[in-house]
Amino acid sequence: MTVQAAPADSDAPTVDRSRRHFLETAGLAGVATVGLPFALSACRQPDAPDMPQNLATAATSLPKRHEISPGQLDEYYGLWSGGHSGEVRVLGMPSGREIKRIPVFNRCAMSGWGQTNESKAILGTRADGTMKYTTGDTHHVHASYTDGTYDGKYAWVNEKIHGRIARIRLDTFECDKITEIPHIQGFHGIFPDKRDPVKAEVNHTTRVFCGSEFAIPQPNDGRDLDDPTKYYSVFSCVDAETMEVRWQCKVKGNMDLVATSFSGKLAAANQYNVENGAMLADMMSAERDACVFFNVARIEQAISDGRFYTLSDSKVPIVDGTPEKNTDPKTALTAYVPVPKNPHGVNASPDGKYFICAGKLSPTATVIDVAAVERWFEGEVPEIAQTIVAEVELGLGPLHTAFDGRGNAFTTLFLDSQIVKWNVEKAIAFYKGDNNAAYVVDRLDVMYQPGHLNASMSETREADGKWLITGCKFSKDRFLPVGPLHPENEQIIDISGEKMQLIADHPVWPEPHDFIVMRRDIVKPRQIYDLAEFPNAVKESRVVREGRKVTVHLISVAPSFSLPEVRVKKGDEVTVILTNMDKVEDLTHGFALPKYDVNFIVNPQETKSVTFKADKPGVYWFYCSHFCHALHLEMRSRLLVEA
Ligand code: CUK
Ligand code: CUA
Ligand code: CA
Repeated sequence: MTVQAAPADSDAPTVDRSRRHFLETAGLAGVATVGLPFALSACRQPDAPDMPQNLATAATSLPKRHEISPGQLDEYYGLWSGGHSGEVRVLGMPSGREIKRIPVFNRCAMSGWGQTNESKAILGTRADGTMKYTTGDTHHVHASYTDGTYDGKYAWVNEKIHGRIARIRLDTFECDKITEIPHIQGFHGIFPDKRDPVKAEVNHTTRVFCGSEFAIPQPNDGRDLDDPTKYYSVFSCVDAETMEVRWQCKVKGNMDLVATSFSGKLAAANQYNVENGAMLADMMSAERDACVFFNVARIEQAISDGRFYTLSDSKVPIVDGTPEKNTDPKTALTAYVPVPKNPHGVNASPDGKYFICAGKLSPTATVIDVAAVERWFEGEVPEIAQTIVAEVELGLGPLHTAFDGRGNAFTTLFLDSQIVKWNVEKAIAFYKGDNNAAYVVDRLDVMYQPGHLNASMSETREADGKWLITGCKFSKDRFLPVGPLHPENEQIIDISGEKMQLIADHPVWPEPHDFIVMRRDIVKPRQIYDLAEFPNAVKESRVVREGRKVTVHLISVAPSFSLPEVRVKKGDEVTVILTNMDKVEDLTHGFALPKYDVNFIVNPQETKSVTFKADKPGVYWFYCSHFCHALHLEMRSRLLVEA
């Protein structure tokens, strides 16, 4: 299959053809170990001649529509992953104002996440009560669906380092469950299903699919260390409600990003390492990698028929989805669509018709017809490669694609530091041979080296084509310098017209990879917690001793704690359970205990607890650390530890 060149587009900035094609040259193998890391890094400064065009636009005719006046609310919620900060953030869009940080895989000094007993139970602890992991790397946030659009119930986020998936309740914007997935490493892409593939009446999310990026020995217990040909990766299905792993599917090669079809029948992951290489050069040796499709109903049928295996002490059923075992389309569990060289990103178009894989090392995007893949599984399409309906050139380093709901796709070009807007149907026509189909609609320089991008409601049937956000990996000169570590630069782009218009820059703390932008009417957040949801809620304040264990049942009502003093003995194990009985919106209290390293907050009608050893005799004032009242400073009591 040949790659077709971009049609001439008089409005688009001129393109340096020789530079644009450098990755296609036969020299690629030669630069694999030396040249490519430099070529793929951000060493290239933005081309000076390209810049003034956009900067001039920015300086002279900036629309101000994104600015939200005091007292006004944003139109959209943005859910941002926090990368190696381990958290998730909530931004208002289009203002870009950060409203909340949701601690997930990190320890939060303000809220007590990772210190309270309740959060530790979600995070997982070792036998000594300490957190099992204290690091996390979140990449992808996606939300639950009903009828092909967001229903405002849950969001999920993956954690790459240790292979965990977390769920966030969108009524409280708090993490309520974390699952560690067995047999995986470098857990990267996730995507919820959009309806059930079997039961037609179930039109909401019931599964979350998880790709894993690094192949490992199975089981990873010290065997096969030096034989990477025996390493492999598994694709996982997690139950959206119980958060248990339902099943896994062994694949050839690795997985990167994940997408799901609107029919509910298919999930897919792009693969950059079908070679199963353990070294960089090996991972780039094949001309084509793949996008692997999973036939969800067939996999679940195979499991109910008992055609699965298990590994180690895990009970999760695993099916074999390798190509050798899936040669007959009519029984195949998987289909491997060949996609050029180390693709990154797979995105489902909001009309439900296409999956688009960005080429990364190939300057192309590959458009796969989803219905054709479903027909391949019925034996009606002879060759899986025939499901590709376009493979068109976009620019250097294509990574991720978003949509405006009007037939246009927007793809980030990491190396070109650009976003390219292109028309999908025209790209298909061009690929079929219509040389007049000018599929590139517009190009916009961004600052600099964009990774993910997403548009308002882009991942749903209700993609509205208003705002596009791009996460630039490098900010360089865009903000006041603050030493060697730079923030990243998130740019807000107006996509309501034919031309993209850069609206605003926002510095962000490293490193959001991905984000979604959801209409605000979809989310129905609560203002206070429900006391009944906390089995340990304190009804009556008291101190209970059982041997060396002391439980302090404490209530906070502004501006005081219910006990003026608490007396314990040196060596006691003390558990403080604190319920905030205030019912007033926004009335949060804190509990800070000097020298014992305790700090957490309780929101209205919420209960939390912390356990520590009273190993230091003396007087310790525990105080409210969250400004709550005119007498906030007076809101303090004594912990008296007897020698
Ligand atoms: S990955 Cu970071 S830019 Cu983890 Cu979604 Cu593509
Ligand atoms: Cu309670 Cu400050
Ligand atoms: Ca490869």
